[in-house]
Amino acid sequence: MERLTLDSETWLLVLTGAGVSAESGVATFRGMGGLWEDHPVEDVASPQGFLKDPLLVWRFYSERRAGAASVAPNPGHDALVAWERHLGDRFLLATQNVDGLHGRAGSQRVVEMHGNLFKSRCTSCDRAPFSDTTVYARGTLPLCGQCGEMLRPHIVWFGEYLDPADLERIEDFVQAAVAKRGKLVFLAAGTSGAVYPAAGLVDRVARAGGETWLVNLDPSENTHRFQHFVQGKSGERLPALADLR
Ligand code: BV8
Ligand code: ZN
Repeated sequence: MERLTLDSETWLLVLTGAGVSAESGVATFRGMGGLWEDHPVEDVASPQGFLKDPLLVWRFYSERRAGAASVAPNPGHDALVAWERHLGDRFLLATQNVDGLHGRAGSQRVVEMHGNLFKSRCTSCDRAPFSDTTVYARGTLPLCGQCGEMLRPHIVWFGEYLDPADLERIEDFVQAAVAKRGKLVFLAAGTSGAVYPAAGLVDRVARAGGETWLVNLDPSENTHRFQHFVQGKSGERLPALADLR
């Protein structure tokens, strides 16, 4: 298997998807066949879906909260922690995963592009998003303690905008690597490359002259956009891939 050298010149931007958490036993989106309890995920993970049936959406997220809380990080997560410790501020991890496993593994330089399962926010007042690990029982509609309106998961749903601050942090990293004449590398792991804007990061780095890697169980929708493709399980490939210098 080809090796990825991480040395004092390297600036590494990593993007992870559901395949990295799959190694911990968390179902991927494709694993759910895009369907959950015969509801297309896009319908359940959307503002329209929430307005139509908030109880169904809270059941979807409560079940995923319980699932994520019951699993542990895997060697793929651990490898990313080791790379961050080696590269310091020349490392940034952008994740599409909302299960919080990167944080539990010890990753610190993380951008949770699509939010976090263990945070909720009010649909109405200006209360800031807050930590919420409650697995709400079926039929429970959580209400805001401040204004009494419905709470919602602090998740970016399909059709919703990502936090501009998150996108800026990723863009600033790419620009810093170029400005400092570093060796910019982008590595995507466990993602089908179906969802934007995350799936567009490979093109952004390629335009900046960076090197692009994909570590994935099977060819993804945008495999052809990567210079290097390492096929296999992220929990096996990531720990063996990097040559730390
Ligand atoms: C946006 C939170 C601007 C939810 C998620 C029409 C109308 C509205 C929007 C759009 C539209 N057409 C296009 C769009 C844009 C849309 C989009 O890209 N849609 C896709 C479906 C075409 N994007 C958005 O809506 C984004 N916002 O664009 O705002 C806007 C606003 C209004 C109108 C237009 C534009 C918001 C996107 C964020 C959505 N929220 N998550 C939740 O998690 O509950 S996305 C959700 O799905 C996940 O977070 C994840 O990002 C994504 C699934 O992707 P993956 O992580 O890649 O997972 P997947 O299962 O697909 O693939 C797993 C891969 O791993 C596979 O390739 C498999 O081979 C591999 N694998 C499996 N096991 C392993 C493995 N690899 C290694 N090892 C293993 N063991
Ligand atoms: Zn409120």
